[in-house]
Amino acid sequence: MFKPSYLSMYLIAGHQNFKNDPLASVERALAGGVTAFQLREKGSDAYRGQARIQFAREVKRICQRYHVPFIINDDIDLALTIGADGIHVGQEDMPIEEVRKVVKERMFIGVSTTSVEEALAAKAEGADYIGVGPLFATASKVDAKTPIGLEGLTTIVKAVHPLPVVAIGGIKPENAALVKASGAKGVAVISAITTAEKPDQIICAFRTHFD
Ligand code: TZP
Ligand code: MG
Repeated sequence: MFKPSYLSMYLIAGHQNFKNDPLASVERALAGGVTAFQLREKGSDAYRGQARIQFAREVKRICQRYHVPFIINDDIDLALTIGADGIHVGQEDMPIEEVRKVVKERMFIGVSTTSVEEALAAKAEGADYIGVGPLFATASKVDAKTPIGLEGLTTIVKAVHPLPVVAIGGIKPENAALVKASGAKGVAVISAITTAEKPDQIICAFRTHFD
């Protein structure tokens, strides 16, 4: 069900992250070579209720057309309602074992981690992959912790091996080679793609490092 290759070029966004029409932007990114999409509706202008369900359904449809896995951030009810491929939870969200009880084998589970301890715990509790970060400084997450840096990332990759790791936070094509050298399977990105004039070129540049 889960494949580590999904992590190569993992785009995370809510409708609020895009400058232009969100659905058209998601479609353009998927056509450009994104390998997984996570819907992360966050903040005061996040879609809620029926609007969120409707939007998620439309994004899922696009993902299906491009054979790209569709992952929901945090909202398990939404993930079940629309039949997402995966669910991604943070340290403050529902514990992994409880998530697994609810979703069983219908969905894969990703977990955000910032330390070796959190990463090993996520592995022991049955995460299919972990997100590790913030790697570098980021303006995209209001409550982001102190960046762990490349050394911190490399330590976690080794500690959880062979559990696949996707790095997150402040990642751009210019630093992707260093991320690759850490042993991470790929990059999870918000702003480098959602704010790009030419997202296709950015995605292509990432994909030269992670194929
Ligand atoms: N978790 C850790 S950093 C981050 C999240 C959701 C934000 C990443 O966004 P960007 O714009 O790619 O730095
Ligand atoms: Mg969360």
